[in-house]
Formats: sequence, structure tokens, C-alpha cells
Amino acid sequence: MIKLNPNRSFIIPALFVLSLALLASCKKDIVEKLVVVHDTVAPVSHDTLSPIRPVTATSNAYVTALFEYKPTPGQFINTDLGNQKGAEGVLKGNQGLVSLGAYGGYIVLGFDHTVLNVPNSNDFIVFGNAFNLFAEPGVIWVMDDKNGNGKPDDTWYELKGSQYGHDGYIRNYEVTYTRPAADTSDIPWKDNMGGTGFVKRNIYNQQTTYFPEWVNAKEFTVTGSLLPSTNIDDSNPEYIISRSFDFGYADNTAGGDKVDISNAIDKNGNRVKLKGIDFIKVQTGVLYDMGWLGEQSTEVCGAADLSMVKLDQ
Ligand SMILES: [Ca+2]
Ligand SMILES: [Ca+2]
Ligand SMILES: [Ca+2]
Repeated sequence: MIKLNPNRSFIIPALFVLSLALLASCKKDIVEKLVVVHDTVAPVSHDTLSPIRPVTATSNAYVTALFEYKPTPGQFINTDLGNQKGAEGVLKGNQGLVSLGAYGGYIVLGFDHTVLNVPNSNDFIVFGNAFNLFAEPGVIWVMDDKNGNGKPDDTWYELKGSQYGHDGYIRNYEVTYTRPAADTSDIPWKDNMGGTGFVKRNIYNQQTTYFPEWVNAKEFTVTGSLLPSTNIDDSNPEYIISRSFDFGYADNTAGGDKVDISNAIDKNGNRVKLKGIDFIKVQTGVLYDMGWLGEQSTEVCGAADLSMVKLDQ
């Protein structure tokens, strides 16, 4: 755990205030940048088995449905930045903010129409709270409603980002989090490769426990794709930085991350041709303890269909 010394007593409150300011600015910045338009969708041939739900005059550019919020342990979990209410706040362009917790925590969101895969173009944007030199990348998964029942019970495809295949990228990476004996203790984890560690408590977030309240069992396991922690530099513990990856992840770059459905891959890593998608899943991709800044945890502020919004920048 961190120990405060006199030199750091100025730095930490300053950065903490900065963090709060950024959280507060999330909504305002994004809403100002987006103008919803309804008439710019090019017709696309429907030679897929999956039913396409077309854009209509009443379609919402933003995700409208929350299907699952399953955070892992983290410093904001069980607060309004890490509970069901927080997760509902990211719908319909409200641009709230929810934390997904440490590695493997995720949220499943749906659009009220099919987001079409525009050839040679990004198709949707995921908003987070990343800023310069402070990324907390999350893996983005997509699903088309193949059986047409309106539910995300079909197949998830990972969107292949820039770190795919690089050192430190591991598919089918599993982490098991165990409920600590005392609520106020650090939370132990173990992975499926022999690694162990803790999601540690810090002095800024004093809720009863960081262990997510949706879990009743003594332990639970999450599976996904691990992203490298090589872009994190904590050699100066008072100024920890986490650089963005090149492309393809949530909470990675300031202003939001645009992604291309054409980067979808199946469980074997083969490219999948999708005409469009109905559901997205965002999952914390990095497992790293950043000292006094807490665990690496992806945040989500919302997502929008790029064919229906116009970005100022
Ligand atoms: Ca595309
Ligand atoms: Ca973040
Ligand atoms: Ca379905």
C-alpha cells in the first residue's frame, strides 16, 4: 500500500482533483461533440442469415440496452461508478460513467438497430475516460443477433486490436478472484498460468468492500483476452503513465475509440465476415496494480453508431 510522504502530499490531491474533474467532464465533452443524424445510412445487401434491424427515424445512435454488468474487484466497485445504476447511466447518450473493475470485468450493451459494417471504415465508437498518457484499455467484443430473438445469446467475436499476437497478449486467459476473509482486505486473484496477486484497497475509496456485490459465491472466474501491460511505466511511482495502444480498444484514447467490425475474429483467430452487429461487450483487458492509482480498470461512458453521429473533430 502507498505511504504518503510530505513531498507527495501536494501531488496526490492535485491528481485526484484532476481525476474528478475528468469524470465530471465526461458527459459534457462528448455531448457537445456529437450531432445525431438519421439520413446518412447507405443501403447494404442482406446476404447474411442474421436478421438486420434497419435504422429508422426513431432509432437511437447510442446503445439503448444494458444486458449485463459483471464487474470484477476494483476501487470504484459497489459505488455509483461501479454498480447497476452506474451501468444504466451509460445508455442513450447520457454519457454517465461506469468502471468495469480489474481484468475480466465486463458490460454487455445493445443498440436498437443493427450497426452495419461499412466497408473500409470504422463503424462504432466506444467512449471511456482515457486521457493523454492514461489509458486503461478494454477488449471490445461484438455479436450479431443470429437467432433474431433480441438477446445476446449468440456468438461473441473479439475485435482484433493492435496488440493481437504481441508479447503479453493471451487469449482464453482466466483469472479467479476470491472473497477475502474480511470485507476490508485486499482481494486475492490467481490466473490459469500460475500467477497470483491482489486487487489492493487504497485510501481514496473506502466503501465496505471492493468485491463485487453481484457475486454470492466465495470465488468467481472470468475469461477473456489479456492485453499486455508493457505500455505502463511506473518507474516513477509519483507519476505513473499508461500509454495508449495503437488502435482497437476501449478506454484507450481521449475522446473515444472508433472501431471496425471487419476486425472481428472467431475463437480460432480467423476473421469473421459480419454484415453488422447488434450487441457489444467491453471487458477490462489489462491486469496490473498501479500503486496509489489502484488497479487498471476500463471505464465506459457509452457507445454510438458512427453512421448516425457526426464527430466535430
Ligand atoms: Ca467497417
Ligand atoms: Ca479509465
Ligand atoms: Ca440472439
